[in-house]
Amino acid sequence: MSRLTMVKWVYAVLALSVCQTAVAQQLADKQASTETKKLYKNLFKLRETKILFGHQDALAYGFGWKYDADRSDIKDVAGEHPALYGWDIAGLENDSPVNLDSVPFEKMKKFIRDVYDRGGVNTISWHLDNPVNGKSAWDTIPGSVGMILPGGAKHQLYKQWLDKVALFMKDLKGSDGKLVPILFRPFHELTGSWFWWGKRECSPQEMKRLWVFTLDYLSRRHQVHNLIYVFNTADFSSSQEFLERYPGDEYADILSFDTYQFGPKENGVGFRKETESKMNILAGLAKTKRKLIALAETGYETIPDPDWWTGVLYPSISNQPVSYVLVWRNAGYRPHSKDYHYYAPYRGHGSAPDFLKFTKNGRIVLGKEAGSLNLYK
Ligand code: BMA
Repeated sequence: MSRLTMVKWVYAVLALSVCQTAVAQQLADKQASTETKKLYKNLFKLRETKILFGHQDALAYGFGWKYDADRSDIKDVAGEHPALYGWDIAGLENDSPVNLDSVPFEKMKKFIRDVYDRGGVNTISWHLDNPVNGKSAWDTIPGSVGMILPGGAKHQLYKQWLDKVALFMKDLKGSDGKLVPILFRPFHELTGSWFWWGKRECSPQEMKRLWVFTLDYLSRRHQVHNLIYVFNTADFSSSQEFLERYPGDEYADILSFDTYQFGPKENGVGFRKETESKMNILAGLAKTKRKLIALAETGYETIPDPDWWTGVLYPSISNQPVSYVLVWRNAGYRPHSKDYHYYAPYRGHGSAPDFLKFTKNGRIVLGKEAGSLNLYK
């Protein structure tokens, strides 16, 4: 190789890698609304420097309260709401007025619009019932996915359910009249085997077909153009395993997984190691695919480790360009199971001081900063 060819070759490789890391992939929905595209681009720009902090059902209820105006447990502790808000639309498919955790859909819509108005971000999951027998998402009779695919006995019903999801999504408009962009995370934890769409319950091919059908049906048949598609797994230990059921770069925008810490606080060491290694796998994939990565659901129920936020959670994700992390809901005391179920600190909680430290480290973003980042512009 001549010296000149060599120099040209080096330049070409450099240009390619700069281009790969600097520019976000086009969204799966090629007709996504301007604000939806902007949100993705902005998150892409911020991926090395900012991590949006999120909480499920943050505005609806918290530890010992329900539907207090403009309240969230995060605000009680940190003086401001989170940057990201998780919602779940299970129940919509059956025309229920409330979701599976009793949040009225009309209230949820209002919260979603309010969040957008103040510059925060919304993410939606869907613990949809098993369409084959009407039982819950946790009903794992095998073969359900096959039956809702085109040609399957329950395909029409699944389409009717998607019709309702489409209406819901298109009804989310901010006070500027624009559609509210949503990070949509269907068929979550799909490498687990506790939902009817899990890995023991269907083949990789069936899962991919279901994903692609769903995306096409929403975006083409219904012209839903405010969704950013979040691909989400539970456990995996290699990129091959993570991608086994991945529908392809054309059909997913964010790569994510869910993971929780269980047991004594000493387990934090193992949790951190495992989470870091999963994040490394995601970061490697995201770099070549030019996608975002996230920890879409996490937590340590009741947070019995007072230093969990800075000692375990943050070091688990901070080595990689993670766009957001969301902790699960604060149901508080549950009389039926006689236990406490919450993942974010509330005022006076033992981990609140450490949580504050975590949110003030310059990289973790809460509501006010999210508003000033102009994520939709
Ligand atoms: C689980 C628990 C349940 C809840 C479900 C869906 O992790 O929080 O109480 O119904 O998520 O939100």
